[in-house]
Amino acid sequence: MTPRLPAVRPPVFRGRLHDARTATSIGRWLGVAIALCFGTGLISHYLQQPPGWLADVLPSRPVWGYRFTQGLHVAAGIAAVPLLLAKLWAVYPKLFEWPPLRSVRHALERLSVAVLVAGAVFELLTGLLNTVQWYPWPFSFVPVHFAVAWLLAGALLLHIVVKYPQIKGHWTRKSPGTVALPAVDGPDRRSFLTGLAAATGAVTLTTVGQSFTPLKAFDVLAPRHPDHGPMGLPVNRTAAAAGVAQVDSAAYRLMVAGPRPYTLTLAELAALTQYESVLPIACVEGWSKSAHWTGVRVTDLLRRAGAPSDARIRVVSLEKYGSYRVMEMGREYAHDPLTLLALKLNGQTLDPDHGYPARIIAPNRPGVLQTKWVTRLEVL
Ligand SMILES: Nc1nc2c(c(=O)[nH]1)N[C@H]1C(S)=C(S)[C@@H](COP(=O)(O)O)O[C@H]1N2
Ligand SMILES: [Mo]
Repeated sequence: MTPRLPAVRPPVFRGRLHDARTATSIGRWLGVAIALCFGTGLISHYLQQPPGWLADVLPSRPVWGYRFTQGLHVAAGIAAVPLLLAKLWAVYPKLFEWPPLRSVRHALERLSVAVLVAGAVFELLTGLLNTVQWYPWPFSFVPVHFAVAWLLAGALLLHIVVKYPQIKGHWTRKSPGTVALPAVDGPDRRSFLTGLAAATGAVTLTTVGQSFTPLKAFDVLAPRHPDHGPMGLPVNRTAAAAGVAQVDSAAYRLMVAGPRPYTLTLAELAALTQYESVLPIACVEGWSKSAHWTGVRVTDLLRRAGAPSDARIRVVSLEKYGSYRVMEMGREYAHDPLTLLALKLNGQTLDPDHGYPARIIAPNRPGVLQTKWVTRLEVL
């Protein structure tokens, strides 16, 4: 006679840390963080790769616009990491729900949650690794991070709609469905949520200084510190990496192609009227730093080439390869009086790593478009 085996039963979780109220409390903060990431991510995407109709109307003000939105993007993404971990921990017992599929509706709901979880983990992981410039995957980061963001946004929206009754019921402490629950809302949930808030605050405080420089003293966990780098400014791609470390300043020429094309030597460029702009470099990877830039107004260079006042331009670097070798600039940027072909940074000749002999600096622009080692401007 075969011995009777104990029935295999899925684990049952009844703790209040795994209930819908905890899930809702964490979910609303996680939802806010993801919404911020999505909105600021769209801004970043369209500033970097504007469709033709948008390129000329993108505003060059406020000057700190991209610094703010991209700082927020990375800060919200980092804050979302502990929130997502806590949320997954709160709801993971649902993975062992029994029976696993009750109906078509239930199957679809679980499928949407699978997409939601996969999308959220993917976005936070790839975003985080991008901030340390580590790309341990075979695809290119930008298009995939962008595409999955839409998937995540859709799955999140669906999730909110499907869970609306529970969310509504647990939204506030005093919502009608929960009046009888004060005992359930005991200290362990409160300590868990307090601990989570502290963890989220801690990772934010120790990283946000990479872009929000008043807090730079606390920037101990971010991959970049705004003060670390040549001339006190970080560098993503060095002159050596770009193959332009040995620019021969005597042989250097700036070519401006337009209705009346011309060429300038470095001395001629330096002899033109120089202006100063105080503008930040705001890298898409989350660090940013403001500096004093001195150089020639791009709009002056364009006017001299006979360009119309609404011309857009292409900027070409001495760099031979690399995705940021060629950059296009819409009308608002090209003719903004603050947009410079800069020769100096904080009063000193540019370091090779910062784009010697000349680089673009423009207001409200992603760092990737602040082209270094510029040799050619083309009126389009
Ligand atoms: N030609 C060229 N310009 C470039 C890059 C590049 O790789 N090649 N990197 C860009 C990026 S990603 C940033 S954030 C800024 C950084 O400028 P910095 O190195 O002077 O701080 O330069 C931009 N200009
Ligand atoms: Mo960057």
